[in-house]
Amino acid sequence: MKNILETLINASEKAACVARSCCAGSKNEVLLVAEKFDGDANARFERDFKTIADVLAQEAAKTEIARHFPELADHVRGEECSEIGGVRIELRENIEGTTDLLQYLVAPAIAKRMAEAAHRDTEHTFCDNLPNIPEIDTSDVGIWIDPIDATAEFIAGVQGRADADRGLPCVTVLIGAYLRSTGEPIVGVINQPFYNNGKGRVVWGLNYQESRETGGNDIPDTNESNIILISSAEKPEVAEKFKQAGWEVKSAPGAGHKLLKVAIGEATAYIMSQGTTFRWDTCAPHSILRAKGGDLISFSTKSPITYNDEMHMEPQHYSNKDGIIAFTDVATLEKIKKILEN
Ligand code: 2IP
Ligand code: CA
Ligand code: CA
Repeated sequence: MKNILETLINASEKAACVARSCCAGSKNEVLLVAEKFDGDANARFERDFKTIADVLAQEAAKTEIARHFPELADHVRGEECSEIGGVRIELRENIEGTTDLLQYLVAPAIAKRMAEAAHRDTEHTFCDNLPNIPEIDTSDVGIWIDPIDATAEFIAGVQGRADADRGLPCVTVLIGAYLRSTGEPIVGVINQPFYNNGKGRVVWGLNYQESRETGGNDIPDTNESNIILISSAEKPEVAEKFKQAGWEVKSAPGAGHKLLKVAIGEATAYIMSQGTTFRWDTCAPHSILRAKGGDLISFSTKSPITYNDEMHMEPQHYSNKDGIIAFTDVATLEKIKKILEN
């Protein structure tokens, strides 16, 4: 039987396959895009969108998790609801069934391509040489999924109108497990589907009881100091404090993309002073940061973010409302605190 780490890696790769399937056809094909309104929309954007790929990718990941751990089926939560364009998306028994369903929304050729991706066998992708991990009591586990992070960059990339540093490589799939009893993140996978021209890569972390481990493929050996990542929506005064302290301030799209860079040492930390990230953005990276000796804490209160929120209809309820600070070592946090005090 697969362990939870392997299952989450496979689930992330299912979502990654769905994301990549949108790029296979001609640029003129229509990527079904629906606008999110009111409670569903992220206040960070003037207009917020989701695509059929977001919804199908989440369903494919969920189905994979429930296949190996049926007891988790009711404890997997994601950013998206399963409805788009008046159709409830699910993975049917086989490619033909899923193609039939998707055809209500998109042309037959696209429906088939997306269904094939959602059903693709990912058993062996990124799963060679994984370590044995301790047995995890799944009766206490919950999961958060962001099937496609940086949807705006995804849409621009698929439609061929993204700048070189803003398009598809900013897209990540984020799947994190936490303990329902404490809200603590325990296993996380960041999948970057379009890394290296679509070859893709994953980074994972385990933070369970005494075990702390990280791994992945194509991870550079870097450990940058004094580089802080921020959103383009960050308040200028926050960036200014870091500049004054001699740090390099870089803006990059995608919460998952920024967290990935911190996790692999391409940046020292990521800070967001406002509530524009959500539990599904941070749960997966959080385990990786913890496994490295760091953490992901609230910008305002400095207490660690937890993930065992009560169920709620309003997605806003799941926002990291007081902002976040993400880092891989305690010394960095101390430096950041001093800078912010000024
Ligand atoms: C978004 C996405 C945005 C990010 C925002 C997230 O998630 O990661 O890029 O803003 O905080 O909620 P920014 O790029 O300014 O950091 P999604 O694309 O899943 O809605
Ligand atoms: Ca997101
Ligand atoms: Ca998303």
